[in-house]
Parts: sequence; structure tokens; C-alpha cells
Amino acid sequence: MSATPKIEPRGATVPEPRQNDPDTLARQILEKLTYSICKHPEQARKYDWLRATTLVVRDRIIDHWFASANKTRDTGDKRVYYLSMEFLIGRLLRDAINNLQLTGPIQEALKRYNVDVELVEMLEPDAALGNGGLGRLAACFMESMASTGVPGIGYGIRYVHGFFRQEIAEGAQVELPETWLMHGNPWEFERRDSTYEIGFGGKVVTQSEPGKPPRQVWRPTERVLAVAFDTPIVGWRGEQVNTLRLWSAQAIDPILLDAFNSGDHIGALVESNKAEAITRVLYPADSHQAGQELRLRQEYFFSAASLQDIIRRHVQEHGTLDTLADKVAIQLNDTHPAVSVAELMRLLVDVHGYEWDRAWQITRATFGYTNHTLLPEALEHWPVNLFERLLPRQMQIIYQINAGIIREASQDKGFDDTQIAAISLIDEGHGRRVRMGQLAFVGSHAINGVSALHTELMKQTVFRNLHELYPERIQNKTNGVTPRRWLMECNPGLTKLLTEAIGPAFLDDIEKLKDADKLADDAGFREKFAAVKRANKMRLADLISDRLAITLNPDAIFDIQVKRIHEYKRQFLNIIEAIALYNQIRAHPERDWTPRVKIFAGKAAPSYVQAKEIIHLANDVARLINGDPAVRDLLKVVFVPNYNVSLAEIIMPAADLSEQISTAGLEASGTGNMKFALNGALTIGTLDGANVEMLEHLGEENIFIFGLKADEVAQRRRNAHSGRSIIERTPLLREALDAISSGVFAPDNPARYHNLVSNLYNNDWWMICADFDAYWKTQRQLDVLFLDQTAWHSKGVHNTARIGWFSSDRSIREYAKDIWQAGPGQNA
Ligand code: HBZ
Repeated sequence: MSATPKIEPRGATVPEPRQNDPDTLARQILEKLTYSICKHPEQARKYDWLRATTLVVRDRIIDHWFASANKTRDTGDKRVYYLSMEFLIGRLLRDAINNLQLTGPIQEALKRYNVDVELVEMLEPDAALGNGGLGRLAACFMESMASTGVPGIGYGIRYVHGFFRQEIAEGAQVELPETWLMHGNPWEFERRDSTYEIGFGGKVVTQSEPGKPPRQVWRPTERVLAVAFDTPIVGWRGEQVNTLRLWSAQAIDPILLDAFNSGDHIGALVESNKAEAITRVLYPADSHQAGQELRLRQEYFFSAASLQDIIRRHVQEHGTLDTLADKVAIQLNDTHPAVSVAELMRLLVDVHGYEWDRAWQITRATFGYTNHTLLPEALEHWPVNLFERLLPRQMQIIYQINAGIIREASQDKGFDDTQIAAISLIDEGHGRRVRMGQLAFVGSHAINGVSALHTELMKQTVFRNLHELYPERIQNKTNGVTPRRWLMECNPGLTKLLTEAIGPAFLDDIEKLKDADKLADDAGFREKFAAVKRANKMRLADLISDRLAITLNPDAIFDIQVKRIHEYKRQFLNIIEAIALYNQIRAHPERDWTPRVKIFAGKAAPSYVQAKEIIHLANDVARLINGDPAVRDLLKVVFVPNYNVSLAEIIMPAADLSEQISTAGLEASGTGNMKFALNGALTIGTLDGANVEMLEHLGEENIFIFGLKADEVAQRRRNAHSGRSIIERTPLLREALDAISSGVFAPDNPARYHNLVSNLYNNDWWMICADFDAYWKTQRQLDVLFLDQTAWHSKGVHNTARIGWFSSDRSIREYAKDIWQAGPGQNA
């Protein structure tokens, strides 16, 4: 759509940058409260103070936002576009205040009105536009791009309802709609001048003009508008401000007047409801392909809108698309935006008249693709007939891309039929389907996994044949987390302690935390480190006491597993261990048990039956154990409902022990593992995902690794492993499973867990029985270690000091150099 003409201002520039002293801030907060919110301070509620404070902080961001955008435009530096179906950003106010160095001044300014900044910050709703690791990684990456000076724009969907709210009713998960936009969203700016039409359906016609090659033209039958909403993302120290641009769907005709006038008032809204449905809700499955038409519509909708926006900006600035790949890098966050490959080809060939081979060269040079999972059930593939009906021209283009790849494979590499079938973009085996992983792979110049192990397994498994065809394309980019949110903001106590001990240099370069490594041997420092941990544990204990009326012993090991609930993540193994421990404490009350609190939190996909059973079991087990005076405060089990980013910010700093116990080979990376270690927790984990590299960085004496390795898991699966014989010869395990089967935890429905348990006997696909003994022994080793607080905290200090490499700043610098050729030092 064409933009409305601009007014040419005479002599107008942007206003003077704002002052950051508490007096000015206090005055401006009052002004916003009065004139933007229309509240007298005496009537103002906490929520009004939040809004006023947000607006004052936002003004400061805007100054830098303009400057960043102008700089990139003026220098012509390459931009990075991060296409992601999910951005799990959480709250933004504290992040903005911290990165603008306004923590002290804002606190002081609000104090003048007797307002506690923390209470105000806690009212901000979480932007929960993601499911888990993948969405949170996108959020960390946005912040790190801004912090490392990479001009980046994130593109995604402005879901009206983000990730569902979880309640636990009688032990079971209940899903409730999430309504983060209920009070409006002061962080976003609607950009009506960045509105695009997105088509669906219809047909493709061939147009011939004399003297020109015939062209394919797509004539969609359905069209909706994509409207941009921009949120600023402030980098550390506030210099660079990037943009998160989220698309919202709207009908072109909000009301069908014909229908309305003939009295069909509901029918008049059909179109608008259908259009708006596209961006109404986030799909809550993180390990299963949704498979519904609406999901494919979402994927195409945001991909197509983003590409039109990118192309418009590029043509405005550079006049030609010949230079697209020199000035634009587009990263596909998993396969959800993979249809972009076909769409960019369509735009280049059909709309901008490029010849096929040249268009293909530009496309491949522009895209990069990050894979986040090897789980077969999570790999996206769409029925060809659905694809064809919704996106007929893109389907033709996919066939044409496929023909080229197959030609290359058979002619240049001599691939046989089996190899060709494996690389084909069309899966002929399961009713014809488009394989989005293959499409993303062939359309990109760089394909990356998210940890060293995961990248290796990508080469050996899902992409084995494509890797053979293009051996230089797959590379590793190990994940990272932003130390601003996951240390400075969530753990001010530890940040202060570290600053006093090693100076503030680590705030700008988190790998300088290494300077704290030697303090592991310093008794004075260790004591302070322990005191910070204890305060953080008290804060979590208070929250749990408020929300669940469970009293915790802050001197117990806080043993925490928080993440999506999934069989491969093995919360079940952890629960079985809790039951075994409970049995042992009851059987041997005279022993010197180390008190332990097992904390769980996480959401199950609403249709994932086993995951919901695991949540139910955790709650049932918690009820029984917590109610048994025989174990007093030696063992408690807690399931904290509604895990989200804000809750994670309280949980991570409070952990003594971090559970990273996935079946080896299945967790692509994990990022919670990094957050816990950064906050000084020790890890019990398998050799999976990024745990493998954490072991290298932390040293084997500072991390507790157990269990089968990825190749051993694969081998057992090939040999039809089952749990029966292990259970029969492992009394601790058998007794725990017998207890579950007996129904003691579920007197209302004793058969509730029969399926969960019988799966272990008959199959043990996730190697819970296979790893139980090693897990149990490692836990008991940790019990002993915890009694030696000096040794424990010394390892805690080593964890914090040595984990700096797992910063998303490091990840982003690697992407910038090896994949994007963008950012500081990369522009010619
Ligand atoms: O991505 C996660 C991986 O499981 C985790 O190991 C890794 O650390 C993280 C970041 O790389 N994957 C996801 O979180 N995946 C999803 O959330 C997902 C969402 C929608 C889907 C499929 C997967 O359709």
C-alpha cells in the first residue's frame, strides 16, 4: 500500500534529549500521570503509576530509537531481520530501566510519591508471545542484537492471546485464556503507514506480453491486511534501540455493507472475524506440529508481510533488489517462517521480473535457517493439497525449486533414489506433504543447530542427505541468554556483590565474570555469596507460601526443574526419584537426610495427554508427601502454577540445584540450564544439548553428569529396550512405581497413572528406567556435598564465574560474523 504523503517540516527537529536526574524524572512522571492518564496523584492507583513511569521511560527510548534508525539509514549498514513466530519477551519496564541506567534515579523519583518501583513493575503483564525456549531465545537475541550494536528488526505476530494461563484444579492443569492487551500496551506503536495486503487461495494465471517472457501471476481470492505494531528493544547502556515489529491481521472491509443493510448484522462481520482470527491466538504446542490450516495461514501471513516490508525498505534506500543480500540478512527461527523462501522467489520472479536462477542466488544468499529440534513429531510438513489450495503459486515454486535440487543431486552428486527421496521437498510417503525443514535448508546459505551436540546430530540424522549434498552449509551456533535480564535484573543482590568484588567490567563483557573464579576459595566472599542465595530462596519461599500455603525450609536444597512439560525432559524421572526418596526417609528415619525441596513448574500442551498426567502426578505426589508429618521438613514437593518469564526471574536466582535431565540426544540445547548456572546453581544433568559444552566450560567437578549418552540411547532404541528387567532388579524404582500403580497418590482415581507406568515396563522410550539408578546415585552424592556448605558454594561461585561464554551476546556475535556478515566490524 502506498504511504500517505509526508509533511515537509520547516526548521523542526526532534526535541532536546531528556534529563535523567530524579528531579526531572519525578516531575515528568507527575506530568504524565496528570496529562496523559488524567489522574490526580491522590487518586492514582499502582497501575496508573506503572503507566506514567512507562511513558517517561519510553520517551528516553524514543530519542535513541530515532538515532539508531537514522544511523543505519545513513551508513547503509546491513540489517538483520529475525523472523520468528514467537517472541517470549516477558515484562519490558525493568529491562528498559536497567539498560538505560535509570534504576537508581527512577526508584528515587517514585519514592518521592511514596511509590515502590518494584510493586509497580510487578503489575506489568508478561508479553507471553511464545511457548518456551525457542520464543525466549528470540527475545534474548533481540536484546543482544541491540546490546552488541547489530541493527536488527524482529518480525513476528501480535497475538491477541499469548500463551495460555495455567491453573491447577484438583491437581490437574486447566488452561485459561491470556489477555495481556486488556489494559492497552504502552510499549507499542501502531504503524498504519506500514500496512500490506496478504493474499490466500485463488489461482495462478499466465500473462504474456509481446516481446516479454510469459509471467505467472497469482490472483488470490481472499485478502487481509497486515498492520505493523512496533516495540522498541533497548540495548545495554541504551545506545542502540532496535525494533520488534509484530503484525496484526485486519479485514480490508471491516463490515460487509450489503449483508449489514439487508439485516444480516452477524453475517456482515464474517470476513472481519475470519481475518482477525489469523492473529488471535498463539498455538500452545512446542513439540508437535499443529497441522491446522489456521497455523499455515499464520505462518504465511507474517512471512509475506515481513518480506513486503523488507523489500519496500530496501528499494526505497537502494533502488534495486540486486543488492538485497548485501544489505539484508534474514534469519528463519525454525521452519515456521520457511514459506518465506518460496514467497521471496515469487516476489523476485513474478513481481520484480528476475530470472529464476538469479532470484534463487539472491534468495539463498539472504536467508539463514536455525533448527531447534530433531524430534520427528515436531518437524513441520503440510499436505500438498492444503498448501496448493491456500498458496497455489508458492506450491508451484516449491516444485520448481525441488526439481532443481533433485537435478543437482542426481547429476552432480550421483544420488540414488533413496537419497533423492530423503532430500526431496515433497514427502511422498505419508500422503504427499511439503517438508518445511528441507525447504528452509535448500533456501539458505547457512543452516545452524543450537548446540555442538545438536548440530552434529543434525548432520547425522534429519539432514544427513542434504548435508552430503551441501557439506559446507551446516554450522553450530550454541545458544546463549542475556545477562542483563538473567543476572543483573533478576539477581541485583549477586550483581552488587560481584561488582564490589571484581569491579563493573563484567557488566559490559560478561565473560569477565571469570575474574570471580578465584573468589571460590575466598571464605569471606563465599559467605556473602551464600547470603545472597539464601535471600533469594526466602523470596521464592514467600511467594510459594503466599500462593500455595506451603511452608519451605530455606536451608533445604532447592532442587528445581522448570521448563515445558514433556516426556523427553523427564519430569517423570524426577518425580519417581522424589517418591523413592520419600520411601527411604520413611523407612530409615534415623539416617542423616539432607533436607530437600523439589520444585516443579511448567505447562503442558493442552492436547498432550501424557504431559498432563505428569503434571497431575507431580501435584498428587506433592499433596501426599507435604501432608505426611513423618518426613517433616526433610522433603517437600511443590508444583508452582503458571510458569512464565516473570516467575522464572524469581525462581532462577533461588535454585541450589538445576535439573537438566532430558534423554540424551533430544534436548537441542536448553537455555534454562545457562540461567541457573549464571545465578550460581549446580546442575544435575545428562550429556545433552548445551550441557555438554557447560561441562567443558565449568569443569567436571562443578557439574553433575549422569546417565546414558546420545549414541547409547539410540542403540538401545534400536535394540528394542524395555524397562521391565531393570525395574525387576531395582527395588527403589520398583517400589516407587508400585506406589504410583497402587493408587495411593490418586485415591479418587487409582488407575490414573496406569498408562504412564505400563509404558515404562513395556517400552521405556525415554530411558527413565535405564537412567534411574545413575540419577539416584548422583542425587545422593549431591546430598552429601550439600552438607559441606564450603564445597557447595565454592562450586556455585565457579558456575557463575565460568558460565559467561553462554551469553547471547556471544551467540549473536557469532551469527553476525559467520552467517549475517552484519554488525560492528562487518560492514565494508
Ligand atoms: O528451543 C527449544 C528446544 O527444545 C531447546 O532445547 C532450545 O534450547 C530452544 C532454543 O533453541 N525448542 C522450542 O522451544 N520449540 C518450540 O517452542 C516450538 C514451538 C512451536 C512449534 C515447535 C516447537 O511448532
